Amino acid sequence: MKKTRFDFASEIAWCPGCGNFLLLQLLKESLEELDIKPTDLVISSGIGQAAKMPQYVNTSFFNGLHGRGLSVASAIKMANPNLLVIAEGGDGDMYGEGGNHFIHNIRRNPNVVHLVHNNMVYGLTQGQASPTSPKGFKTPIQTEGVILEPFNPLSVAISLGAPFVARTFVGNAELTKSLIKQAIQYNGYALIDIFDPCVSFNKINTFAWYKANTYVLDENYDSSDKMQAMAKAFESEPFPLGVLYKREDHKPTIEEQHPAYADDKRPLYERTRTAEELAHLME
Ligand SMILES: Cc1ncc(C[n+]2csc(CCOP(=O)(O)OP(=O)(O)O)c2C)c(N)n1
Ligand code: SF4
Ligand SMILES: [Mg+2]
Repeated sequence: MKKTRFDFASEIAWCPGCGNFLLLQLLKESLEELDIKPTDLVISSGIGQAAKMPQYVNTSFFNGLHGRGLSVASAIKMANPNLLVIAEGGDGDMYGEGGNHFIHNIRRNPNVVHLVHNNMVYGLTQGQASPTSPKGFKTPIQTEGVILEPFNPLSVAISLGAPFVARTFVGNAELTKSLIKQAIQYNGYALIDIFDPCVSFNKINTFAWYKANTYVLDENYDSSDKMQAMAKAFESEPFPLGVLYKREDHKPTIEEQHPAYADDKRPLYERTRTAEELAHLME
């Protein structure tokens, strides 16, 4: 395994064989290869197996309430636009408990990277259905099988104006690293939905299943064509992998447009407030 500056010696509370191990390593290698300094990065997450990941990276992190990782990431980016900010977590965390935050942060378009480990299950709480579980998926709660159609994060993100929308499978290391690096270098909100098997509580969507039910978009695919991207987002079994949509012109980010930065480019955290100003604010 390649050594990186992001390695952090700690006991990892994941099951042997969990896809999260691969993603952790691929994220650290991507950061290393882009020569990012651990002090220039913050990772923000919520609750879940996936959301534990920042604890295993040698950098700053915020591990907050369920589903709020993306909102916290937006706030961090607002306070210090010089940082690289990554929001990460699971399908339940980001699309279920965090569904409202997912919608409205996409509308804000913060320049953050959003990594969602999509194992189509609630792993941490031992196998209940998540918003992305397939119809018919049987669990200890959904004993007769899930009756709803799965949530489609890619079509939702594209329709809300997300400028960079991609999907990968952790079993494809080269593609996953390439997409993480592209998302980091993109100036605007960048979503990567990552197929990342839970080996303990999802015996249907396994490594072999994802391999058999995905394909990589070919090099002639035009990722700037929004309607084509929307059609790709609706494809399933096989699911397309790669950058489905990338806006080529620059969509202004919230931190670029916010009045707080109109006349003063200093990061918010550097600005001091007098006791009088704070008292006025409290009133
Ligand atoms: C508001 C709230 N609802 C529910 C829970 C219980 N809970 C903790 S983790 C989790 C599921 C996490 O699933 P996912 O985000 O897919 O992560 P995974 O463990 O699969 O990586 C749930 C339902 C909670 N802690 N707080
Ligand atoms: S329960 Fe599933 S998601 Fe959680 S660590 Fe184990 S394999 Fe990974
Ligand atoms: Mg999950």
